[in-house]
Amino acid sequence: MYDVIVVGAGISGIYQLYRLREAGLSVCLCEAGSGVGGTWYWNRYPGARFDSESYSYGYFFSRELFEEWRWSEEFAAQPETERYLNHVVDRFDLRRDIHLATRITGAAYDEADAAWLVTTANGEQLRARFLVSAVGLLSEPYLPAIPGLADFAGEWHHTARWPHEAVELSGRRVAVIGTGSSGVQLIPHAARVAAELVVFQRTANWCTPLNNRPLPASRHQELRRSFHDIYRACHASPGGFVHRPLPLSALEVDPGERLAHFQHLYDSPGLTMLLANFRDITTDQNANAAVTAFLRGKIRDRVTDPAVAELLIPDDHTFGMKRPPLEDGYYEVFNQAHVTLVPLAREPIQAFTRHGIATTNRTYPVDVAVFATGFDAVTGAITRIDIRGRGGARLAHHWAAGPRTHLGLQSAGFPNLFFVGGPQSTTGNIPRATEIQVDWVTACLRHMAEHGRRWVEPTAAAEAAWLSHVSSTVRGTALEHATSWAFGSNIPGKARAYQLYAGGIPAYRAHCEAAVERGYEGFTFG
Ligand code: N01
Repeated sequence: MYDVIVVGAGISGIYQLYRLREAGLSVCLCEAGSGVGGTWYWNRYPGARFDSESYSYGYFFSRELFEEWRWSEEFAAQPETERYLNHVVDRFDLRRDIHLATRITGAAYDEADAAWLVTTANGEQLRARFLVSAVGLLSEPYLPAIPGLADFAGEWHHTARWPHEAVELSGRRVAVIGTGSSGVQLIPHAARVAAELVVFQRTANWCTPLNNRPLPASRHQELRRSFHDIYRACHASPGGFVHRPLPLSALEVDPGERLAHFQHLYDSPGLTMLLANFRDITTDQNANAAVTAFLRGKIRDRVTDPAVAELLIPDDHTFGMKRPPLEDGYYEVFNQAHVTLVPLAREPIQAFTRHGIATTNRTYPVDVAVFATGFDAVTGAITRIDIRGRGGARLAHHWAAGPRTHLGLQSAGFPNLFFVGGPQSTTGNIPRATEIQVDWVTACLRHMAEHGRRWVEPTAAAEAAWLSHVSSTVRGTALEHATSWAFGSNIPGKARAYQLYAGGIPAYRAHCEAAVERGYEGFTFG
């Protein structure tokens, strides 16, 4: 029997293994993929890259690691990030505890033994005192049920299951369904090589420029010196990023100054338009209208055909209601003669035909179809595992109306099961949020060992209070009425509930620390 089984060798699971190993526990990390990296293993589509500064997303548990790894760009592409995670696994000798190609399909809590019996897709059974889910927030791909796909003679791929072998897009007729962050990254790459590109857009997004740039040696030296400052800045900012909002309201400066700041952000790297803007752009309607109008103007400036520009302007949400995709030449794609934008609101897809995609208007011939249709986010990858807690209760059932946890760390009735990067806890720069959880879980296990405890779970009352708090963090913000994966609203039939935590990283960390200081308030031990 292991002390701990960790599920998922993405950025959070790898760190969890590192910390548990350091605590002297026996750990088995099971990973469904044939390599480590999680998000950065699966999402290999052309154009996949970080949209937060790589150096602020990587690990901070080792200054040596931070100093020796040199990112080639501010926002590294997928292959470099995958190399980084493999480097970490080898540098800290973690690979010997990682079982690749080992998908967990079931986990049942054995009350008599206070242990988890875990089943893999290969038919193995593993036992551990504790089970830590680090399966990722955006890891269960969503494939819409479009009739005829099974008979489609062309090739098709989901961005999050992109093959390791090169997919030939050059000189072919390519269709992309979906214009979220993944689609917006892929589309300029596809446009560069495809003979024809058809983009099927259901909802337009407010995309802002990534403004990526190489990271020269001088900048690397500067980053090395700033190790503590970067870490502190991330942990003090609500989203875990290096950017911070201005202390000013957008409405207390004159219009010229306001526009100049918007333009400055438009020319700056990363998520600055959202995160380094005036403090009230997502909380005050007029401030929000100002930034939204600025971005509307940018789309009109960049897209030559006014009718196409109007299609690319969101009409169902304002800036900040959803995480904005970051782009590199996205809008200019639609100025090219071989690219067609199909607005699904006017022209819905009916079916795949043998050689194309039929909408209500016409059939588009297609050689390669790409689904950039997102994920059954946050809970999807967890509830697909048949997890049974006390009395055989199913976790999927417990979460049927939306996730229920205390601090996003545990659910009542599921002792010794922890979530890192699970529901109701994570926000913004994911590794900065999940390292709080990894450290919390590790400390909790040490505490239990020191006090001879065998199991821990939250009380139902604590779980209800956390649900109420999580809901209150979105109330009154631009997020509240969004239709997005953060609410599960992209998945037909999924209950609408806020799946993340909008209170910000400093507040989240304070809640986790306060629970410990008050003797693990809200948790019961046995
Ligand atoms: O997924 P999405 P994503 N017919 O759900 C459309 C992170 N990320 O993979 O908006 C037609 O955002 C759907 O339309 P609609 C980031 O946090 C990060 O792009 O639902 N279209 C939408 O356009 C991001 O938020 C990075 O109306 C359908 C698209 O598919 C999150 O992952 C890179 C459809 C899905 O967009 C998810 O991004 C990439 C249907 N039946 C992603 N169903 C980086 O950091 C769905 N769509 C680099």
